[in-house]
Amino acid sequence: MRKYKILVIGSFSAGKTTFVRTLCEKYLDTDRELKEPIGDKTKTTVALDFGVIDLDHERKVRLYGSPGQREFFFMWEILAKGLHGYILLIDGEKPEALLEAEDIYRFFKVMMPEIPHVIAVNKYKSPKFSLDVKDVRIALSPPRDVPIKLVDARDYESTLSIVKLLVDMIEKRRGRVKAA
Ligand SMILES: Nc1nc2c(ncn2[C@@H]2O[C@H](COP(=O)(O)OP(=O)(O)OP(=O)(O)O)[C@@H](O)[C@H]2O)c(=O)[nH]1
Ligand SMILES: [Mg+2]
Repeated sequence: MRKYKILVIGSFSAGKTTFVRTLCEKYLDTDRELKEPIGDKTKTTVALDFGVIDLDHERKVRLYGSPGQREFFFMWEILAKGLHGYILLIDGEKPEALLEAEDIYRFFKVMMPEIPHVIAVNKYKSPKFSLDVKDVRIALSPPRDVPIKLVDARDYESTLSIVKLLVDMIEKRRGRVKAA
């Protein structure tokens, strides 16, 4: 059995908890009431999200979600222990959140420069969706082999395709490292 630890990171309200919930039948969340609700968002993650995905008979993913509020960013280093890959989730409804995403991405690129990752622009089916993938590539300037995909965190197939893409990247990287 091959087991992979994957972390979903991203700015406040990007959809990280939704992403983990959509994929994992059983999940743990640590969402607590916000002091002030923001629109229809009443809760925020204060520590982590967690669930397990059985990709097939040979592969399991331990999927974690990070908190999105600055006061809980100390959790990143704890969650990053033993990580095989991460998904940077971008809030496609809020182009201004891209700045926050840049900060988060910079931190992970410095902490784990070699680790496979995928950038996923969320909420693309929302009428408020207003981010261009090209603009995301310009703003974040990831290495050329890092995919930037659209995702709907509420949709099982959509989220699964992102996780599978990342697992393929992790396995390819492992193959290359073994062969070298
Ligand atoms: N339209 C649309 N809304 C989404 C999608 N994913 C999440 N949302 C909504 O976005 C809001 C935030 O979702 P969460 O999953 O709590 O976001 P989060 O990144 O875990 O938030 P924090 O933990 O507070 O940083 C909720 O109101 C979700 O219903 C999506 O794919 N499409
Ligand atoms: Mg959350």
